[in-house]
Amino acid sequence: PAIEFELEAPFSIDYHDSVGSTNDRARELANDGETDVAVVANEQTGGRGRLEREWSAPAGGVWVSIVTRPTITPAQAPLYTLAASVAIATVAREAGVDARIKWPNDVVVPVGEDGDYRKLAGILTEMEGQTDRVDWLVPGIGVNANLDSDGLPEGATSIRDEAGDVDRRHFVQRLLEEFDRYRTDLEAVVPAWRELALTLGQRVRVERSAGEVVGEAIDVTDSGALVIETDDDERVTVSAGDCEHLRP
Ligand code: BT5
Repeated sequence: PAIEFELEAPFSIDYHDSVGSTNDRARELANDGETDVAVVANEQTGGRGRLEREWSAPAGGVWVSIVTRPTITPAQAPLYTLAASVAIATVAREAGVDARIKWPNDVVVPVGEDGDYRKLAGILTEMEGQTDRVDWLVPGIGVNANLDSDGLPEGATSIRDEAGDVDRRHFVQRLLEEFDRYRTDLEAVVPAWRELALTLGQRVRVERSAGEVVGEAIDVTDSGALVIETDDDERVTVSAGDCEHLRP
């Protein structure tokens, strides 16, 4: 069924029953000069993850891509991904889910005590700009909402499985409100992120183009990069990459 919106948040809604990828639609709108539009779909037939991975997005999830034109430098862009992850985790927690954040772009539900987790949501942030300024930036948010995790990839969970179905219209409204709150107060992002992070204190392995780093995740920087203390007591800061929690 179509979702009807009566939004108070400062975004207009571009709703689709079915679309290839909300990020592709958002990129089109961004390239046409639009801003503050949230592209929302009931189903995506070609949902995308990072690095050309597929994102499973059947009808019943929350699939949202937000067109923004922030006055930031590209180096600050990871903060927007963190802001989106804080927004998702906050709203999932309101729905009764023990949502935590796994650096850099996942919202997960812990399983047991040793850093294991199931993935509830992911973020794909895309942008265009020059070295000193961002032209547009689109955080693409995928939350497994009213779905059975049985039908999703291995390791996934859903709001339905954790806490029961939600009103997706309300969920999206709250998501946009929280995202707006953090994007307009970027200094609040990292402190809120620290409170919700599952990754801090974990032994991690991060794969990045410059090679892998293994050690303890001890903090994030002001711009959202992960600080890792390696086994030879070196501090390495990684701004992007795939992060795996290792067993202690
Ligand atoms: C992500 O990539 O986690 C980013 C996902 C972003 C999806 C949103 S939906 C709205 C917007 N429009 C889009 O087209 N995309 C965005 P990554 O960290 O690369 O993780 C991808 C991996 O997660 C896949 O290789 C699968 O293993 C797994 N996966 C795929 N679909 C999943 C799902 N629904 N739930 C949990 N895990 C999933």
